[in-house]
Amino acid sequence: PVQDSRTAVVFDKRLESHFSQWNTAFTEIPLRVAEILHRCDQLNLLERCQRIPVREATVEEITTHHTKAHIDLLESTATMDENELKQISQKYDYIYFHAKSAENAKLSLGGVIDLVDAIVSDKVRNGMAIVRPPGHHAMKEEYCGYCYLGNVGIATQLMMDKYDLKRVLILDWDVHHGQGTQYMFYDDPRVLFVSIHRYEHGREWPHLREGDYDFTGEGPGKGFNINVPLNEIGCDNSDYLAIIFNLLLPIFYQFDPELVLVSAGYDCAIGCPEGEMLVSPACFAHFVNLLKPLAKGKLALILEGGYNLKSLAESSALSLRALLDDPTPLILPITAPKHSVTESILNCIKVMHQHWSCLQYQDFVEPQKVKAETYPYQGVLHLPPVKDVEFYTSQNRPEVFPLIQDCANDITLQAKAELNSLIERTVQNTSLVVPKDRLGFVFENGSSATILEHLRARESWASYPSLQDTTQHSGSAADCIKASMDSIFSNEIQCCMCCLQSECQHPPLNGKPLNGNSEPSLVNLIEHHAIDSKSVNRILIIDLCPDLPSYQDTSKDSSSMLYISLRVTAHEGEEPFVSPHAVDIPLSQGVTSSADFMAEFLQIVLPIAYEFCPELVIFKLNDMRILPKHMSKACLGHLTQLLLGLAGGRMLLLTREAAQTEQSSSEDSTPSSSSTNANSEDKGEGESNEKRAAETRSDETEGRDEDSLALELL
Ligand code: Q9C
Ligand code: ZN
Repeated sequence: PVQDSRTAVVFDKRLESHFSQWNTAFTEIPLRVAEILHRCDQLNLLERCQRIPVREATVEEITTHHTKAHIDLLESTATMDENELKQISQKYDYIYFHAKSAENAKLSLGGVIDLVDAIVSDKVRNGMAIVRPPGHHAMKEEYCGYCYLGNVGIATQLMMDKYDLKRVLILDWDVHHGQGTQYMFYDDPRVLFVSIHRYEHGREWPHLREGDYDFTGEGPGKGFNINVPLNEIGCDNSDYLAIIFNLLLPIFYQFDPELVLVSAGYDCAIGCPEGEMLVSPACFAHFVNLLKPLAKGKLALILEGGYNLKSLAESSALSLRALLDDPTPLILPITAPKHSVTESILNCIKVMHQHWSCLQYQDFVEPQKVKAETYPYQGVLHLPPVKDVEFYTSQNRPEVFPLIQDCANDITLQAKAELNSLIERTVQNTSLVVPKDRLGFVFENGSSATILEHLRARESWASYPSLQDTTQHSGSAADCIKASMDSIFSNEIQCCMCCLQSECQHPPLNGKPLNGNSEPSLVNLIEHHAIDSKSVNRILIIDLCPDLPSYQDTSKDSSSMLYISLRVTAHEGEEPFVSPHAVDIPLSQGVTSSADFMAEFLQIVLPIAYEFCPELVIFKLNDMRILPKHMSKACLGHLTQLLLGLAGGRMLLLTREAAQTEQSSSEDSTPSSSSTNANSEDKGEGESNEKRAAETRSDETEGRDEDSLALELL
């Protein structure tokens, strides 16, 4: 077992004792956590985690949310006979009492509190509480929906009290509205509470008017309560990711939490009869991956619902695996979300845009005004939906690199009777290949390697044992790129940083030589070395470039390459160029902060990338000196993190060793998050400041410690 793992888990045999003795419709059963643990164990995940013991929560802790009467009544059930238990259960909505209920509820809460405390106090980086009973329906003085004590809410309150936290994000992806948590922080601007839930215009349990999108918080908490109602069943990966990309992530980045707690119910996962949704197990790993860059990695997943044992266990295990930084399994290309989901997103933007400037780029009253047609990949620019939802079947599904084939989307074409075999397939396909090493380094022509020096100086260096004796390839830029691709596609390494000296600059794909006349261009290299000779189907190139790249479609089959240029110094009034295999995003005009930049990235680049579904991402950073003053380097670390969710984490990072200036840190987004914690010692105040600055649209980024920022997320 790993001694000092940075990922913690909480579980306990004692949490498998309470159950419903008379009503088998109450599916919150001990087997739930047992199956999760079994699956995590099969995948050898538990031994890679640090285990935090479970203890009973104290009365003082519980009374931060509940009344004394609430505790007393709960405790009195421990000595009741079956008849009394039955009677008292009937007074509540979807609640059963068992002699062990009180104990289980207190243990569950105690475990959650200690996990979150360990994360906030930096004893571990992140973690998962595999506990029951759940908590998000529990109210001040009312048990509800299998919940007795408000685990996540109470942990949040305690951490704010103890550590003076100012911004906590609670994302409740359990398929039911987390009304208990919502009530607790409804007027508190320190807690951004977000619930995505099956709503069906109030027809779904718990049938509360306050689960709708227009319940946005009150008093100082206005704008800090976000409900995303799902008004249809059958919402899938594309629907959830559309919500996350277009609405939630921009707000999360602007909010800039110090701690992220997830009410992680897996009843929105495929096969759960409570949710009747279609989120695939692998998609939860993506959710986790998208949240990891926030709050310097301080992220806790706390189990709530989830009642299909198979998909519950798989989804939880893949979530834990994402916390452990294993490569994120591929999911099928996303499509446009359902109309009703688009509607919910737009409604949320309508009520939220006055509170969150990151949403002010968007139209919401007259969706047809939105300028989606500028971009070739329109299917995922959801405002409004520009094409009908398409589902992939085993017949028309695009080939994916054989890391994992996720098949949740198929379900929409299948009869319910086939659900189980589909879940079975999804689970079997999760046998993800994990490359030997996470990160490799390649330098052009024995370059001075100041980047390596820089990295060695960091505390996080110790967490890359394999790097410490990395052979530094030398040779031309082309040799370096080839060597990188070879190691990635042979699964020796997951990602590679390629430090070039030469002008690996724009125009990158114009067929011109990389470096001198004898060298092939980047596009030719990719074409010959990956697409032709390794049968790679789709490569995404993201180019952070200064000027309009003179992109020419030299590739024979360029549908296997998608080129996205983020032009950070575009000139006033410059139009994007349009090409079928390129997306050009001129950034200058409206972009005045990292948060602005992130919003564009989240709402345009990520959806397109997830629709393209690459097998390799090439992130071309060019020369960091071109970065506008307002854009922090930590922001680049975030981009890298987010892009790592694609292509099973296969990334080739092309940087250029800075020539003479102080800003030598072009390596800032070294693609590993295995030590996100390392930044806690950094004085990198910029990461958090940049979003606060964004709120006031202030430019001041003076006095930032560029170097510490640069590596903040490593
Ligand atoms: N579909 C949790 O998931 N059942 N509680 C409603 C109508 C509600 C769910 C039945 C069950 C409570 C934590
Ligand atoms: Zn639920």
